[in-house]
This record gives sequence, structure tokens and C-alpha cells, in this order.
Amino acid sequence: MIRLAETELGALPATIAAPSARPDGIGIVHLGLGAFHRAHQVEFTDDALNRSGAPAAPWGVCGVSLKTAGARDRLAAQDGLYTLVHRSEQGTQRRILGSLREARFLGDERHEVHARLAAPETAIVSLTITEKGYGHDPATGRLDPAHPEIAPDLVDPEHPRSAVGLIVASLDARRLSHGRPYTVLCCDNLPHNGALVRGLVLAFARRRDEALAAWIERHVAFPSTMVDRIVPATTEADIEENDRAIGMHDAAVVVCEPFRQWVIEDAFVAGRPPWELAGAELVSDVAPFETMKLRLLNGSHSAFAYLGYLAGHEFVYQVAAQPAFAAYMRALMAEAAPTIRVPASVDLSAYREALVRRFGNPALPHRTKQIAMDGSQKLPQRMLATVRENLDAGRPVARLALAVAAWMRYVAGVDEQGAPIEVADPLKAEFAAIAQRHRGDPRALCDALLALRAIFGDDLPRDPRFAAAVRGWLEALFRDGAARTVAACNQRD
Ligand code: NAI
Ligand code: CS2
Repeated sequence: MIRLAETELGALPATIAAPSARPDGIGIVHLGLGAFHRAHQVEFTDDALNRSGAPAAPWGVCGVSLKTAGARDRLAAQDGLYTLVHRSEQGTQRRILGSLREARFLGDERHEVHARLAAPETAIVSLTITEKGYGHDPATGRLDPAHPEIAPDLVDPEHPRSAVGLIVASLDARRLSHGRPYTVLCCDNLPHNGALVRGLVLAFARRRDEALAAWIERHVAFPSTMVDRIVPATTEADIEENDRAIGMHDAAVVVCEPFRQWVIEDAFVAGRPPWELAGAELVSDVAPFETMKLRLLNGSHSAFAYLGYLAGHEFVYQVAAQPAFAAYMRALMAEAAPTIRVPASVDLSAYREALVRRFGNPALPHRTKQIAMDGSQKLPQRMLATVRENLDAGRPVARLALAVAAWMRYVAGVDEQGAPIEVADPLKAEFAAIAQRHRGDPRALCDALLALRAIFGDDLPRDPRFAAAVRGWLEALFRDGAARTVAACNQRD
């Protein structure tokens, strides 16, 4: 079978949309060449350039993987081209995206990556490196100088391996050469993600050189964003199915839901593509949108991941199809809703119902296990911030506490059939040691996990309402299982 490449575009079936944009120059370096970036930002860029009437404008993307060579290898062999597949009950749509012009791997192309980051034409450095990729303390948002990815970069800042180290090194090179800054655009599911990354970059820079930190503070922009589109990991079956549909081999296909949203703080120091032409919302304050999405969508997603996995459901749509779980999701969102400053443009109840439908999309198998990853990095913004605000206001936290207890039951590492759970998390070794120490004693297990300051801070373990609620649910999960515990929770007022 021929391989997808620039030279093969003419051989695509008429039903497959060829790239609507093919930028001539590179203006964006993206760190974290994963599925989400390629299903979201790249599609927005293709559409923006196409609708601007300048499909070749120099807003091409150089995608960089910091960790593994796989994505680079797959994409470089296809001139950066790949298929984006929208799947829903209404059907499947495919298109080839064209804005990704280069794929690099830091591990064996350090010089090329650094040259791109230092190039005056590079106006934006965007990121999707997952919540765990920033070397920060999730409970405080501050840089963790002892973090395994940050500490070596502080010792050897000329050869950074972390994203933060790489950004600081390239900004220093720009300061000392042509002096042109760029905009740092975080597209990860983190709270106030622009301000958070700004704080990390400045903290790292200050440890190197106060003058460098001052320059970054004065010249570099870090707009916040809210990003939204459900993009499961690509499977072998997805690749085979797509190859049959496009009549050629595409090793880099990405599958997603049709829905997409991107809300961006409009603060750029060196220009940006006209993303508003593709439906992106350029605003002065992203916070209401971000809080709404992180607490309602991602909060429910994580609750469904842990409770659904424990109840034996491999995919999110299977969990959403259970009336008791759908009822629980609605109640969980109702518990979080009072903490949300609803954006003027949003009908919150319609937004919440749309989330239930999106989770229920049977054409998009999204593994509960994938979402269950990195809970230590996700719980603070998805659940614990909501818990704090409700506790302060004397509002209920029962549904949130059940979701936290389900995370505890999951990281204890053994499922309801006694089979081991493959816990993926930077703190998994600590979880395993705690679970071993407190096997058979859910209350002690709960207290030991609550004592993890990097997740729960100093306040939540000491809050008797929260601690008692989580302890109670964890005991119920071990005694009755997830399905019956969710049903019992729904009986609560
Ligand atoms: P993915 O697994 O396809 O890609 C993750 C990328 O991050 C890979 O390039 C990987 O090498 C890199 N990475 C992982 N750990 C890293 C580290 N410590 N330092 C540097 N790079 C690291 O995942 P996907 O789907 O692209 O998601 C990535 C992030 O995008 C999520 O964590 C989330 O913040 C955001 N996102 C994802 C959505 C989705 O539905 N997949 C939707 C909205 C946001
Ligand atoms: C998911 C998100 O894996 C996860 O943690 O909750 O990636 C989710 O799919 C997106 O945020 C949807 O926009």
C-alpha cells in the first residue's frame, strides 16, 4: 500500500478533503506532538489560513516531541501530513491536515529544535505536554526545583530536556541575538495555564540569571487558553480502518469528536494566525470558560474514569449509557455549578446536557483507563478546587467526595475482581507503598492518601466534613463496589 505523502495527495479518493492550507514558512513551534495538538490547534490553523484567503501564510507548525521519536518518525515520513477523522452517531468525516510542516525529536535533533526556537520567524511556542510535563507542584502551582525533569536542567541549562528549560534557554538565545520575543501558548488542561507557565518559566530563569528573568517578564506573553475536543489515543484498528477509507497507509491518523472549542486570551507579542476565522474565541478573560470546562467536563470525565473502570466499563460511552452513572454525572455537575462564574455567552444547563451527550458518543471509544492516568496532576483543578469553594460556602461535597474516593480505590491498584490495575501516575510508587501498608483498612488508606500534600495541600486533610465523606465512600466502594455505591449516592438528597 502506498504511504500518505505530499506526492500522493492526488491519489486520494474524492470523498477525502485534501489539505485546505499548506503554509510556506514556520511561525509556530509546538512542544508535545501528541494526538490532541494534531486534532485541535492544527485543524484550527488549517481552517484559519484557508478562510483568510492566505493558505500559504507563514504559520506552519514545527512539532517537537521531547520524550519519544515515534510521532516524529511517523509524521516525517509523510511530510507532516495525516488524516483527522471526526466520528459521531451521525457518521464519519475525514480530511488531511496540512499546517504541520515539520516533525522533530529533541532526543536526536537538539540542534534543529533549538534553531527553530531561536529563529526570529518563530512567533509562538505552544504546548501540550500533559499536566505532568511542567515540573510544578500541582497543589501550589509553583516550580519544583527537585522535580526529576527540572533538577538536571538547572544543573545543565545549556542542554535542557524539560519544556520549561527549553523555553528559557531559547529565550536567552533570542535575547542575546536578535532580541525578538515569542508568545508562549499553553494548551494543556491546567488552571490559569498561561499564568502558571509564566510563573514556572520566570522561577527557572531567576535561578539562572536575574537579567534574563527581567527580560522575559518585560517582553514575553503567556496568554491563557481553554481547550476542548475529546481525542482518544489512536488504535491499530483506527489506522487499519482509515487506510481502507483513504486507499493509502497513514501511520499518524488521529480520531476525535466533531465538537471543538478554543478560548484564547488575546495577548500575543509577535502576531498569530487569524484563529477567530475558524471559530476560536479571542477574549480578555479566559478564567470563566476554563473553570467551567475543567470542573464540569474534566471533573465528570475523571469521575467516570475511576467509577466506570471499577464497575468494569472499558469505554466512557459505556459508562454514560448506564442511567445511574448519567444521573450521578448530572448531580456532580449540579454540585460544582455554584462555583462557576458563567460566561455571558453560555447557557450552563444546555452546556451540561451537551457534555452528557458528548460522553455518550458510541462512535468514539475513549478508554476509562486513559483518562484515569495522572490523577495526582488532575484532581486539584478538576475536583479539589471545587471542593474547597463548596466547603467554604457550606455547600454539599458528597458527589465530589465520591469521585475522590473512587480515585483512591483505583490507585490502591486492585480492581473489584482482584485483578491488578495498571496505575499510570508520577506518584504510582508512593500509591503502591501506601496501599501495601494499609491493605484491608480503607479508613487508614484514605487518611494516608489524603496526607499527600502535593495533591491535597495542608487544608483538605484537616477538614472533618471532607475527610469523613471520602472515608465513608471509600469504605462503601470496597464493601459494595462502584455500581451499587453510585446508586446509593443517587439516593442521597
Ligand atoms: P498524547 O499521549 O497523544 O500526547 C502527549 C504528548 O505529551 C506526547 O508528545 C508526549 O511525548 C508528551 N509528554 C508526555 N509527558 C511529557 C513530559 N513529562 N514532558 C514533555 N512532554 C511530555 O496525549 P494528548 O491526547 O495529545 O493529550 C495531551 C494533553 O493535551 C493532555 O494532557 C491535556 O492537557 C491536553 N488535552 C487533551 C485532550 C484530549 O482529549 N486528548 C483534550 C483537551 C486537552
Ligand atoms: C480527558 C481530557 O484524558 C483526560 O484527562 O479528561 O483529555 C478530555 O478528553 C479533554 O479535556 C476534552 O477536551
